Amino acid sequence: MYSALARSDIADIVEKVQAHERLSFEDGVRLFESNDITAIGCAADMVRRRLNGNKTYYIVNRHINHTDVCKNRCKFCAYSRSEGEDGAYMMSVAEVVARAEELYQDLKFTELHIVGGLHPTLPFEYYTEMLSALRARFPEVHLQAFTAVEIAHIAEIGALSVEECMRRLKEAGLGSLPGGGAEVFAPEVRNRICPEKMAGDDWLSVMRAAHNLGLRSNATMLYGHVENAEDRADHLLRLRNLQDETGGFMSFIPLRFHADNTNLAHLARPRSGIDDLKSVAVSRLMLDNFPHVKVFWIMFGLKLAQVALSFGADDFDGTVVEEKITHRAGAETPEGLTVADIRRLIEETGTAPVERDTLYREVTHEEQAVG
Ligand code: V47
Ligand code: SF4
Repeated sequence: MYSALARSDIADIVEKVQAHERLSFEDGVRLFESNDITAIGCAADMVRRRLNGNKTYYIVNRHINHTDVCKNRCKFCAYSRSEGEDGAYMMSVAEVVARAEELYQDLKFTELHIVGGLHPTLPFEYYTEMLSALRARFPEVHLQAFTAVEIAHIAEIGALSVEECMRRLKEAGLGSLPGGGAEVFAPEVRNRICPEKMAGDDWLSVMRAAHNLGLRSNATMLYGHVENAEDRADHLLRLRNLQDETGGFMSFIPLRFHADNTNLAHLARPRSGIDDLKSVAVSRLMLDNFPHVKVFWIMFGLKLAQVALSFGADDFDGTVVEEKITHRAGAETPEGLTVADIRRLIEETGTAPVERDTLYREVTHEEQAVG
């Protein structure tokens, strides 16, 4: 071990990582509380390289947010609106297909990522028709749609169990679930930041049911508001436990809270990029059974996202194209990136860009036949 590592307050934890030992809740808390970002990053990079070598994955995708109307109105959310409020919108199925169509000639995305608010009156058929219409128009494109929170809402609207709801959505074309809506599972935190949202245990139950139906998913943690180190470690451990049970999670994405225009803006405190790097690195260390940790560059900013690739992240997410959730909360990043930009940003870090599809299969582009 480097002598600097040997002197670190987390030297014993780094030794456990080197020995491939599983970290405990207490280890997680100590990592989040430690200021030795170099040692934490070094250990996380070791795990990243063990699992994914020098590869950094990216995906050619397009986000679509079909409606911002939401009955939950979480306090950290600047995106949602109530029905009839200024800025509230709802896209018809035809509009969703047209939005996807806009760019397809120029950007042959392999994934559509669709999330929205919990619209109180849209019928169940809206969701199945949206998926069927997209699948008919883009048969090659993977539809990653609806967070666990939306799934529970859609099931309620359709008076169905979450299992039956997901079975029907899958039949209509649903390919996998994004990781949103997890926030922080601890009930005291949830009560303060999103009192109307489903409980953490219910989020986990929807994911368990999805995995049992053969639907893979991602998982997230929204950090940087009222949560403490214990809440973060608890969140990661609950995810790790479910992953031990189902193996259905593909990637974990730490989401940095953006406070502008939210009801938690008064909590915004100047925070260094170190907390962001720590969230990536500690996730990589605690979630030893998650194949990938993704840095969502939209929320990190491009330069810090590059650094995160040396702190445990192995996935740079994608082209995205259009992003409203974080931009309404003050994100200063672009809404989308070109493939050339993403490849360049990854290459600048000394890692190798690898295009993947949603399920992390490497995408190869056949050369055009000449003559
Ligand atoms: O569930 C809402 C978060 C999520 C804010 O699965 C906010 O690959 C920061 O889950 N500041 C939706 N975050 C986005 C999401 C996601 C994004 C990228 C990739 C994947 C994936 C999933 O955004 C919400 C919530 O946790 N969010 N408001 C805010 N003010
Ligand atoms: Fe609605 Fe999701 Fe925003 Fe919460 S985070 S208010 S559930 S759109």
